[in-house]
Amino acid sequence: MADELILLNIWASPFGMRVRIALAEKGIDGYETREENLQNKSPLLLQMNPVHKQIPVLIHNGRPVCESLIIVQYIDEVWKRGSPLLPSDPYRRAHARFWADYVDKKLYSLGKLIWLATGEAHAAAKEELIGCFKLLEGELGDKTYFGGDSFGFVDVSLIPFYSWFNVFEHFGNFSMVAECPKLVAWAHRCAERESVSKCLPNEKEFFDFVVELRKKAMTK
Ligand code: GS8
Repeated sequence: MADELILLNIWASPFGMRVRIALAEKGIDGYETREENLQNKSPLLLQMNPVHKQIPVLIHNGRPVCESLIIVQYIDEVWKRGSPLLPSDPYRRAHARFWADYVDKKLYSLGKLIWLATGEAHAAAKEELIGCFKLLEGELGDKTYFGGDSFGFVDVSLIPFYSWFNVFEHFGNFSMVAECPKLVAWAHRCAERESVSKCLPNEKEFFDFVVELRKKAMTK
């Protein structure tokens, strides 16, 4: 029996993008994406992710897997085609998980402050965010991808935030390429992969979407 795969998602979510990129890396494209309305969550989302009630959720043959980094690891373990996203060596695997977790703990929450906060909170978030990018750039070093020569787990975790680079630049008033040229070059390299380019949203559409979100948040 063919696998039945349903992805509960919203198009602009960096977390959902991770899942879509991982599926694309494995050559899986015959899955159904259901676009959620987070203001009015579907009964299926509430049933499949009763704990967090968040997207993305990958439903594989009726069984849900939640949390984007866990979903990416699940995909890597279930579909053994293409090159693995996680290294086989336990130490290198732990190292990759550490950096993916770092991305998870920092970028979304700090990034949100760049386009939402004002005054001191904004200035502090900007400084910390640039520091995070510089740290990530240091970890990348001169490697092609975070894990070395092949695109892997840390790349999948971080590359969806490429869509946010011009949002950060605009609302943070700084230049990513001036601050982190190697990280920007890495992002361009990743974006040349079909798995990534087909999953990242249109730059302008995404920017306009964030501007709208900001307007709504500011008038609440
Ligand atoms: C985060 C998912 C998330 O924030 C993951 O999958 O990695 N740690 C999780 N999802 C958001 C949409 S993306 O901004 C979400 O579903 N929000 C709705 C809510 O929290 O009610």
